[in-house]
Amino acid sequence: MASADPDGAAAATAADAGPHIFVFNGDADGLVGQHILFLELGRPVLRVTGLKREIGLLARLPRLTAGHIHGIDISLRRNLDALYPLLAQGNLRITWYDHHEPGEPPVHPSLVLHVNQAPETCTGAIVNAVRGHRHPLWAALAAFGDNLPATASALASAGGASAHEAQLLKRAGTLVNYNAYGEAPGDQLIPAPELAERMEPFVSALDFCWEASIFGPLAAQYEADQDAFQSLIALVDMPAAKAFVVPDAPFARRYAATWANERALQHPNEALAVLHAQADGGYRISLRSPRREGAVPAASDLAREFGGGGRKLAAGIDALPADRLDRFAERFGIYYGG
Ligand SMILES: [Mn+2]
Repeated sequence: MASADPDGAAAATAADAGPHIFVFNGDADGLVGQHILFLELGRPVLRVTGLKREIGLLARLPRLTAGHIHGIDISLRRNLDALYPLLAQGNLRITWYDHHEPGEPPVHPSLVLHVNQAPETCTGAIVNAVRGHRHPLWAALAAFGDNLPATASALASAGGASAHEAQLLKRAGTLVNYNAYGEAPGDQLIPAPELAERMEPFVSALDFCWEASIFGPLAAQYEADQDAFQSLIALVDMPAAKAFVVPDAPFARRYAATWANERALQHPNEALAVLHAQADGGYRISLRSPRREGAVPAASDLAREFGGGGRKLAAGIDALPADRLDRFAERFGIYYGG
């Protein structure tokens, strides 16, 4: 890709013709992926993005007469229905950069795929590689945000970052990723479209890390959310089984998933249930089995007892009625704590 041969360069220039449209996940990886493309290609005519959980973004595009759509850090499989009619239009080119499961995309002359599902890569690193490895520190920030510290550290070293600078990239990646969580747009401190625009002045990822108007408020909110979780009282508090109720509040919608991930890493021998209070008085529950060696009861089997489902190590119950809370707490304690 970084080849200096003149034919290759000419082909790359033709392939880079715009106008460009960026469709990307609103987390650190998606934001960085589109920012590297911004640095390489210039400002897009349109950006389509959202919260981390919003994946089906291609369907949100308005009718386009011409252009080059870049899909960034969103599963192609979840966007295939919207992809076919876009390709059928005949006047659009589509390039996809991602590390999620792509399904079975069509082979089409207007569709170029840069999809790599290797567990150690992320979209920021893929875009950086496609564009000739010119933005390793941005890719490092993305990889830290996607919780790939080994990949991120390697990219930071490749970009000449010191250990301290790598820590700055890690903090920025963590905070930008955290900013993408939530259920409602108002849960976010900086909506992704705004954050993408506020990244535009920064050629250097390290300069971006020092942007106090972004990272000051974001760090303050992150720490306040962490503190709120510290003060939760366990509904079930047994040595091998802990259950917590979290309120239907912005701090919980933003931070519950990150908190549960960190807690599971710190306490691998404990089962964890997080009960999200719902507006109707019921609960949405996420369940994790302990990660210890040997036979562990399947989270999916317990979830099924309450109308849910999932996998052996992680499962969920979408809607537990309020009057079954005591029954769930009792079963959860027996299932994992006994
Ligand atoms: Mn990603």
